[in-house]
Amino acid sequence: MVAVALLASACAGGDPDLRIAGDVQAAQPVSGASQIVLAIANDGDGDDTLIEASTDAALGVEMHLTTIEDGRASMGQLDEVDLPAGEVVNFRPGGLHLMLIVPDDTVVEGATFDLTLAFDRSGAMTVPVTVVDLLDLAESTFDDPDEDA
Ligand SMILES: [Cu+2]
Repeated sequence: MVAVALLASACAGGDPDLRIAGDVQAAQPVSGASQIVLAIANDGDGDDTLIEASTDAALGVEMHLTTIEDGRASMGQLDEVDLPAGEVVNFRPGGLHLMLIVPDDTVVEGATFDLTLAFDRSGAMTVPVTVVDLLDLAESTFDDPDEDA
């Protein structure tokens, strides 16, 4: 069985099977931006790629990666994010994250809005995002998204 599993992961020629693992949350906006916490699991045996995120509730949604260089954190924008077969990709503050650019006035604590994710192979998926206090968001980043799955 181990050999079969290794073979399957080495040759990701099958189909992706994407699933949103756990809650999708956005922090209450600060200075015209807000981070979204999200985990995407690929339960299939083929790779996929997140190519775009969008919402009506903001000017745009960008895919960012925070890196530390010379002790300073900076954010770089990504064109796409790989979602390898059999893996869970976490979008979290401090690393890979989704950022709402200029959220509108509907993005307030307790509200929900729709986020549409477009994938190279799996098409588009729309998920509800709950807006929470930044501190609650920080707490949830320590949860294992697979815990309740
Ligand atoms: Cu960012």
